[in-house]
Amino acid sequence: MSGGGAIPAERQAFYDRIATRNMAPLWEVFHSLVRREPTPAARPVVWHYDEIRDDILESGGLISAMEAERRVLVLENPGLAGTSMATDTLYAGMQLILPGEIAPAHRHTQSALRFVVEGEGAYTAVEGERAYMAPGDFVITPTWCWHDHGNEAAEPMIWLDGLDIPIVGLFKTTFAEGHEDDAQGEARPAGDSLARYGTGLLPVDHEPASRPVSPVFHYPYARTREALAQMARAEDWDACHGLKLAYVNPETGGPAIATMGTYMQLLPAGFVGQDYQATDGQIFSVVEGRGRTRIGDEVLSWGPRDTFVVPAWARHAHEAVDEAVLFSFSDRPVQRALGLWRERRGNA
Ligand code: GTQ
Repeated sequence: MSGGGAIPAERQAFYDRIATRNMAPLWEVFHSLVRREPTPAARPVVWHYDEIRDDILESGGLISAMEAERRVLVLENPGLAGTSMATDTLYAGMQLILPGEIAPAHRHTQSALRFVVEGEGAYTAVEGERAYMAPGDFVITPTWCWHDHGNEAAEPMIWLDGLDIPIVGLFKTTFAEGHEDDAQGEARPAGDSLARYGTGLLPVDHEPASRPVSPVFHYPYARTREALAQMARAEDWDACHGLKLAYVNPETGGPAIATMGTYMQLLPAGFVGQDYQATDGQIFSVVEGRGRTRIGDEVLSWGPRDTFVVPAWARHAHEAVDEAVLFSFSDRPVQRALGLWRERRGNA
């Protein structure tokens, strides 16, 4: 094991010789390969919506959704410059779709989530079914499903995109293709999947899909908010999370997206959360309320429509000034499936 410092000439000569046979000494790199604790490159960061909204709208005058394919401003973590990543394992971006525009149909092995930040009445179509969206709605486009976006309303729509691009990239399993038509034909009426699979019922002869893909792809905010409001009446707040729900695939009870955990939480007004750490780096989108999150030595203040990142294993605590509602996503399902996920509460 190397203690660092200069490498003796005899060893260096050996290293140089074995390098010609594509070998290298583990002991020179062991402690950087097998670390005692996570060392994410991502840093805590917040994008205040009132500071970025004009830039997002300005992009609408520079390129059309059709030309761009997806007109998105990537939310790139300053600790991961040049990588297009928001955390060490996830991508995030702000997508704009103007009235009358469509973003053409395509599919890819990356799974995507949309979380609506502004606007009402634009749609995402997944496998020929449209979901008309409103702020706070959560929509998924599962792996290898055709999807296109369109805005038939009079106002722009802006949503937060979350994709597992770095995870798919790690496994070198990326495939993508464009649809022969810009917009898919309508195969089912809007709202069909939610009615069939998203109301606590399933068709009587329903068989789970062979892939872990949720048959529900639209989770409207009104329902999520109502669930949280009802649960709040029981007053059983978690010391770190307030009330926190996970979006699920109704076939399995597992995550709505196999690679990305998605959550909505309610913090009561005046909430002062306890310290928490987890191995999944998280991206938050604020729906309602103002507050702040202490992450290590930094404090990020947030309000409605802001996006912020808590890096993997960073000790953090939320405080809410008003009653607050936070959407978040992370790679937790992947970590859990592989037996890697850990959490720690308080200073233990
Ligand atoms: O809407 O399909 O932000 O394919 C990045 C890649 C959005 C999308 C992104 C994508 C999409």
